[in-house]
Amino acid sequence: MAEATKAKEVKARKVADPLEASIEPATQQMQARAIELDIETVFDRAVTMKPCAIGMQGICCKICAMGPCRLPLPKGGIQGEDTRKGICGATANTIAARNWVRMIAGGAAAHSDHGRGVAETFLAAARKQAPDYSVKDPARLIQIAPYFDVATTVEEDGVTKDRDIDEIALEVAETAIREWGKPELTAKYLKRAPKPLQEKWKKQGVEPRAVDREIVECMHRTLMGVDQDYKNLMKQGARTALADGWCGSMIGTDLQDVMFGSPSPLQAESNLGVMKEDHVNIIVHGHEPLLSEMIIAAAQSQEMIDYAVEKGAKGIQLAGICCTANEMLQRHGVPPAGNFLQQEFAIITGACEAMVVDVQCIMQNLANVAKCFHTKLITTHKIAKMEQDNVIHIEFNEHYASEDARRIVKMAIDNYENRGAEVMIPRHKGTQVAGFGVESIKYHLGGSFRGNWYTLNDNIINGRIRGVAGVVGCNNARTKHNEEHITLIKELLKNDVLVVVTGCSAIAAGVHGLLTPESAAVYCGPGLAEVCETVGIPPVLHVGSCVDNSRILLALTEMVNAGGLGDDISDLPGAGSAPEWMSEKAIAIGQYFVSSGVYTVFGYHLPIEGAPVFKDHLYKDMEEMYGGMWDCEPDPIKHAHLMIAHIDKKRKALGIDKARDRVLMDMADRQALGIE
Ligand code: NFS
Ligand code: SF4
Repeated sequence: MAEATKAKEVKARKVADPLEASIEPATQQMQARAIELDIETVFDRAVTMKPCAIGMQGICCKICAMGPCRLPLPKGGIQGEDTRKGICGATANTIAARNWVRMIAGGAAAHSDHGRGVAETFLAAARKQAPDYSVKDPARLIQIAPYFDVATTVEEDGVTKDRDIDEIALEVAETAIREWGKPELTAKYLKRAPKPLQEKWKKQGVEPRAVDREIVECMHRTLMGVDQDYKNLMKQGARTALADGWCGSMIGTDLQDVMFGSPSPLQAESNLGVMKEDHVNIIVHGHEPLLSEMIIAAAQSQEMIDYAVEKGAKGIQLAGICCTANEMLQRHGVPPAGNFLQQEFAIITGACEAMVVDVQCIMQNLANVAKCFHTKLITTHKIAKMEQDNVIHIEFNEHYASEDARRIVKMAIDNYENRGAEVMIPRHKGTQVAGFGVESIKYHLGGSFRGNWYTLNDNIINGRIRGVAGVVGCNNARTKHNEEHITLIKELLKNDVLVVVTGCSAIAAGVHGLLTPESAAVYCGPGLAEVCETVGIPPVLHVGSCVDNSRILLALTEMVNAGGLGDDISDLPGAGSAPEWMSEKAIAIGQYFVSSGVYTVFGYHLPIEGAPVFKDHLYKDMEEMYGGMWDCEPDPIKHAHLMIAHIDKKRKALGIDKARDRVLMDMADRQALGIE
C-alpha cells in the first residue's frame, strides 16, 4: 500500500523539461539525469510552485499582525484617485517602498557583513593573531591607505622614508573596521567618487554614515507606522545602498586583494565538466574567500595530494560555485563548476566527495540531494547552518584556519572510497580568461605604452567602442538559465559595447565562451573587435564576484578622471544590467549603481508594478536626483537596446555621436572596397 502511494506520488511529481530549463548543455544533461534518478531539482520546484501575483507586484505588507494586507490593482488599472490602503492606511507606494528598502537592507547587510568578516580577519592578521593570513599585496595596501587617512611615509631627519608595512596594515585595519560602527561622520571611501557625484549625494542628503547604522535605520524606518513617505524612504534606501557599494563591499574587495593578492588575467576552464572522475572532487560554494583561500592551500599541499593518491585517486580537483568560484578563479585560476542554478547538479554528478559552503546563495535543498549520494555537505560559517541531519558543521575559525581547511580536505579524501556507481560528469566545459581588476584593466589598455584609462576613453570618443556595460547578478529559476545573460551580452557586443561582468553572470559568460580574446572576432561589431584585437583583451571582462561590483564603481571613476567623457559617472556612455536577478543583494547593487549615476536595467520583473507612482520615482525622479535610474525589461534583446539607447543618449550629450557615424561609414566603405 505504502509502495503504491509512493509510486503514485512519483508519477504525480512535475518535472522541468531540460531544454526549457537552461540553454547550457551540461545543465540540460544534468536536469535529464536528475529526472532519470528521480531527484528533485530547483527547476522542478519552479514549474511546480506558482509565484504569488500580489507579492510579485510589491504590494503585500506583512510587517504587522493586523496584516498581511494585500493591495491588488483594480481591474483596468487605477482610474482617478488611488484609494487602496492597508488596515493602517498605508498606501501602495508606502508598502512597495518599504519592501524595496528592506530588500536593500538585506542585500547590503550580506555584502557588508562579508566585508566586515574580511576586515576582522585582516585586523587579526595585522595584530599577528591569525598566522594563516598576511599582507600578500603591499602595493595595494599602500594604494588604499590614504583613503583611511593612514600615512605611508614618515619624515626622519628631514628625509622621507617608507613606513613599515606592518604598521600601515595595523592602522588601516583599525580604521577600516570602524567604518561599520563609527558613531559619527560619513564613510571614508566616499571621497573616492568623482567630485560632482559627491556633491549630488550631499545635496540629496544621502551620504552614508557607518554601514551598520544605515541598515538599522532601514529596519526602523520600515517598521509599522514610521516612515510613510516613499520619497523619504528611498533616501534611506539610497544611503544604505551607497554604504554597501562605496563602503562595505569596497573595503571587502580591497582588503581581500591586500590579503590574497589583486587579480591579474589568467586562464582557466569552467562548467561542471571540470570535475574529474578519477580525482577527489571538492566543491566550494558560497562567498567568502577567507574559507576558500585556505581550502586551496590545503588541497594543493603535497601532504594532501599524497594522501589522495594513497586512497586511490589521481589527485584533488577543486572547483567553485557562485561567488566563491569567482574569488578562487580570479586569484588562483581554480575553475568554476557552475553558477547559482547548477549547484545541485555538482552533487548529482555522483562524483562530489564534499561540498563545502559558507554563506549566501546556498540552496537548502543541497542537503536533500546530498542524501542521495555519498557527498558530504559541510557548512562552515557560524551564521549559516542547515536543519537536515546529514549536514556536517565544521566551524571555520580564522585563528586556526589552515587546520580547519586540512580537516575538511581530509574528510573529502576519506570519502572518495564511498563513491557509488552512479557517476555521470558532463563533458562540457569552457575556456576563459578571467581576473581583471581595476589595475590590470588599466595595464592592458595601455598596450605597449604605459597603463592608461585614456586609451579606453579615446576609443569611445573616436566611436570604435560605443560604450561600456556592466552585466551582473544571479540566475533565476523563473527564467531560462543563462539565456538572458548570454543573449544580452552578445547583443551588446554586436553593437560595439564593451562588457564587464561579475557574479553568476561572469560564470555564465565563461561557460559560454565569451571570456576569450578570440570571441572578439566572433561576436563583436567591427569597432570593438578591432580594439580588443589590438589590445589583446576579451570583449567581456571578468572583474570578480558580486562584492567586486565595487571594482566597477572605481573603473567608472577612473574613466571620468581620465578625461574627455564628462565630469561624472552619469555623463559616461554606460549602463548596468542584472538580467536574471533573484537575490536581495542584486537590488542593493542596482540601487548603488543608480545612485552613482548609472542607468540600470533589470530582467525578469521588479516588485513595484502594483505601485505605479513609486515606480515612477525609481524610473524617472532618480534620474533628476542622481543621473542614474532604474528600468526593467525581461526580453534580453529589447533589454540590450534600452541600454544601447541610453549609451547613445550620453554620446549625443557629449557631442561624440558623429564620431561613431564616421567610424561605421569608414567600415562600410572599406567593406565595399573589399579591403577589410
Ligand atoms: Ni551575487 Fe554571488 Fe550568484 Fe546572485 Fe548569488 S552568487 S553575490 S547573489 S546568485 S550573482
Ligand atoms: Fe497592514 Fe499596515 Fe500592518 Fe502593513 S503595517 S500589515 S499595511 S496594517
